[in-house]
Amino acid sequence: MTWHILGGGSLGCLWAARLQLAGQPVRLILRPAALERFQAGANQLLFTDLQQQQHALTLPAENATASPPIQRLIVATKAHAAACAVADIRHRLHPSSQIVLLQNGIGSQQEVAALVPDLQVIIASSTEGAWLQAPFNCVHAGNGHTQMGSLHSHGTAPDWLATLQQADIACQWQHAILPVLWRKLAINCLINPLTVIHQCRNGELAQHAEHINLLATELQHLLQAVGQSEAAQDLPTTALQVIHNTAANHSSMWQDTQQGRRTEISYITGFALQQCQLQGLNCPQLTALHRQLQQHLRQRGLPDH
Ligand code: NAD
Ligand code: KPL
Repeated sequence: MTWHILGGGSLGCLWAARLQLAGQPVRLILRPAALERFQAGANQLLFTDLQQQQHALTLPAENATASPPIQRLIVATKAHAAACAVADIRHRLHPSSQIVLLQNGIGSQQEVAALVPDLQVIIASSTEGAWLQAPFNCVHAGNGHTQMGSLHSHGTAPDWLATLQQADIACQWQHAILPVLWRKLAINCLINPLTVIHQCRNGELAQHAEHINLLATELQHLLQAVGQSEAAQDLPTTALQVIHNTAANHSSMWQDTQQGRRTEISYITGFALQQCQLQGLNCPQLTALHRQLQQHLRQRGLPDH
């Protein structure tokens, strides 16, 4: 069964390379300009694995308008592009198609699920790290794992999960994926905007522990209000632990701003604030953080949403 991977950025290339190396049939679905570029390079994907071994792979690719039906679709776009990308490919999906969403933050998953209410939508939350040193030249930079689950609690693990595990793709089925998403959202709210505002690596945020504690308190109230008390536990300590463990890294939001790309702000602090409003929670720290981040983005000529 072919894996169709929508989006040839860092994570799309990482998944494509590992699946192909494991002997799985893979096809990339690219935007017209990206497809042209990929084809001009003889459909070659360069991949550097965690052991620094380089692989030159050749993969078939197409754009969304091709006609063959899709059984398994991995959506590897940014959060703000996911719903549009799935809408563009909707005509190739059928009732037994499965969609795996790799987006960070919360909100894009619900947008996609609303577009395809009749299909199985699997949500993934990944701590892996990958980046592109050039287009279609992907480096697997950080070992991590991917937790997957269905938005609806009745979802069951797909039979291909074992195939991924055999292919050394560390992944695990979670009967309740929402707590995983909420916990990661809270950590991303505490780290990503501050790395942009202070223009620093994750590790330097240790100097801002007091601010992080204030923000974490508001986020804990939010998590409790939305029924995610477990995700609220030890949040400040965990955030500082992540800051310590990823001290040398630049957050994904920092990288986006440096490269002049739209950030996922609406699906991180934007989503958290929207939920605070829905719950009637007063969250001055989060509001100020979000506004400061928006201002920073506008100053750089980037979208503030
Ligand atoms: P990226 O910007 O490198 O790649 C996204 C790709 O999707 C781009 O190449 C873009 O052109 C393409 N795209 C957008 N709309 C498209 C469409 N309609 N059709 C075809 N292609 C389309 O982003 P990324 O780093 O790969 O991240 C993808 C998601 O995974 C994000 O939500 C990110 O937060 C999350 N994530 C990334 C990492 C990582 O290490 N890169 C780790 C964990 C989670
Ligand atoms: O997930 C991350 C991100 O950068 O988006 C953290 C955990 C902050 C690591 O950099």
